[in-house]
Amino acid sequence: MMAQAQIEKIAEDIRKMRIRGAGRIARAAARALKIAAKTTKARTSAEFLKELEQVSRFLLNTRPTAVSLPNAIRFVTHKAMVSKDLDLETLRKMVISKADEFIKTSLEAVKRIGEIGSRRISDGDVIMTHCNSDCALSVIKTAFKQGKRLEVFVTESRPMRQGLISARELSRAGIPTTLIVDSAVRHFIRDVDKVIVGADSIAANGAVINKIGTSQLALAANEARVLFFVAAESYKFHPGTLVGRLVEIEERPPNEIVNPKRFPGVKIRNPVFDVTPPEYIDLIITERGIIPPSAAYVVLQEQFEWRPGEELV
Ligand code: RUB
Repeated sequence: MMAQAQIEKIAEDIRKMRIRGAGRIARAAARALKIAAKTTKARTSAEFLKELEQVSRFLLNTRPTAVSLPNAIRFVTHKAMVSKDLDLETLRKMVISKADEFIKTSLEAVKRIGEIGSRRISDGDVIMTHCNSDCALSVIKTAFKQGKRLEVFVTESRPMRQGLISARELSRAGIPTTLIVDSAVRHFIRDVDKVIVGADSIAANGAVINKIGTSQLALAANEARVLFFVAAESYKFHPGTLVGRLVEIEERPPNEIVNPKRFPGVKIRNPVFDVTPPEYIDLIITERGIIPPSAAYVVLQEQFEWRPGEELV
């Protein structure tokens, strides 16, 4: 396949959700930028940087909510973008090595989150998870491998039913798994010790944006005094929220829910993420350690070397 076609396929796979989940989306974007750098026909540094910018914009337009996507693009391209005076070959190599670094550290982060998070899981715990998050499953599977006896409830996660992927993966790992519909959450929450979910974005105030239904699950957990954990790599923290930007909630086509033609006159809405306020979150497990949601601001400040009043670059 031609390089351009490969990049377009990655973007299309993200848009159509054949590649999905915030971490996988980020690594796919890094892969696309690496292809662009490896196969560029640019003759000058300026041409190459312009091409990188175009590919970045193209990738950014696929899905709006997971900040791992712009954060990955920034990680891979930023150094080259601010080194305009270097020669083309150096810039190309820079982008390729940054893409490799992102993919490697991202996979390591998921593993590390599993190790760190597993310390908060006890023998005999009943856990509930929503949607399909590699980070959340990494915590559960690592704890199980350590010999802890666990049981997991998995929500179906309508409309795209990513819960089925989680249920299969957990069951294949040998963990007793129960699949339930989303509306059965409150019915079963009293049997649960801990909820673990992933994140698409984490705001400066510690609010977590994740698959639609997460906030309802958090509400039920809060009412039943069940612990609510979020597992997320540090590139899921959203820099824009430092300066008051809101995280865009993606709305997808109604036909993911039902065939609209069969419901003439009925408006069908399909927001696919929601916001869980920090008050409902007990802790966030990152690859750098466990933090309370109130520390999200500090993580962001460190990560983006930002001081109040400054513009974000
Ligand atoms: C997936 C989703 C996941 C997060 C975290 O939504 O909400 O919980 O992306 O996943 P979608 P991970 O299926 O719409 O992409 O921990 O794997 O990054």
